[in-house]
Amino acid sequence: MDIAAFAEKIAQGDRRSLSRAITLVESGRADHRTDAVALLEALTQRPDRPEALRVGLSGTPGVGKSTFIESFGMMLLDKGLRVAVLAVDPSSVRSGGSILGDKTRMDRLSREPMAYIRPSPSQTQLGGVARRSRDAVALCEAAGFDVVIVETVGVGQSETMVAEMTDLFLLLLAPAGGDELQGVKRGIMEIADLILVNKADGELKSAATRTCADYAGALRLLRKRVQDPEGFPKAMTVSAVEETGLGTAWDEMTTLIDWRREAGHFAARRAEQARYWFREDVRNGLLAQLDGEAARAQMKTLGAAVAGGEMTATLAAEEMLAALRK
Ligand SMILES: Nc1nc2c(ncn2[C@@H]2O[C@H](COP(=O)(O)OP(=O)(O)O)[C@@H](O)[C@H]2O)c(=O)[nH]1
Ligand SMILES: [Mg+2]
Repeated sequence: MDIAAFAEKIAQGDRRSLSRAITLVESGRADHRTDAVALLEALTQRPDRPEALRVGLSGTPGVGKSTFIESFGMMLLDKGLRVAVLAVDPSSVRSGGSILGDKTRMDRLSREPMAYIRPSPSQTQLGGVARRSRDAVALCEAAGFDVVIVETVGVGQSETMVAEMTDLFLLLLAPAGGDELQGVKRGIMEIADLILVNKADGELKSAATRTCADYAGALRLLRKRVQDPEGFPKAMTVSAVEETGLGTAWDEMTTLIDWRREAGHFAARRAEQARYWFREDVRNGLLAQLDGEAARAQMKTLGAAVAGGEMTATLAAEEMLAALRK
């Protein structure tokens, strides 16, 4: 494969090349992996490498993520920005489903030449989905998209992983019926930069306003983070359907990011994230070695020897690790 030519086409924003590249980074095949690594390296070492704003978006099914991304994405296109949308979908781990499988398909956005939408890869492990999504984010950035949105549903570990690959994290919520907070986990509140209470329209408007006030209060109780200027993290109301509050949300996002850039937090965070994914890759690589045929057979043999009292667990582990190092 001519990696240099491939990288050049992606850098020129060629969409088919971008799609091929994402398929390549998603592949589990060793030869594909080698090409993917070389491609990512070629792209990130380019002197004219563009920088996107990477935005994470999380919310439970039904809060309006797809509707929001469509409206918000259209607004960004109106501002002359190019928008890419990726998904880290833990449900695809089990079902093989994807964001494009649900009922709101982002019809308008998917027809726009300046927008790019990519469903979640189906995978057996969330870790695998996440690391490939991180590569896909880098590819979209290299292809010149100004804003890369990474969508995830609010399940388990996926938010943390998305937060590790984005500059800004949005939490989308629906208006609460009663006066209780919607059982949003503290950990997720702590990584949110902006809480958007969606569906602030029609009959739901006053409930949305109340919910927003509740979350604003809850955010004030959290420990202050160094990467936040006065007033952040912030809660606000939006309506993805009526397309209200979206411009304000974008203004808040740019205010926050400009401040972080200025204060050095933007670059520092990306550096930390690079370190995080480096460690993850090493860890996952070692685990993958254990999954190899020879390693599995040896694990079985040594395991039997340990169980049969022929060998101590300590010695067996030493032998196993020595074999892996070879
Ligand atoms: N009233 C109202 N309904 C909305 C809004 N945004 C989304 N919805 C509705 O909520 C439902 C779920 O939306 P969807 O975007 O598919 O949510 P997702 O599962 O988070 O992607 C759909 O019926 C949408 O029409 C909004 O701003 N206002
Ligand atoms: Mg959806």
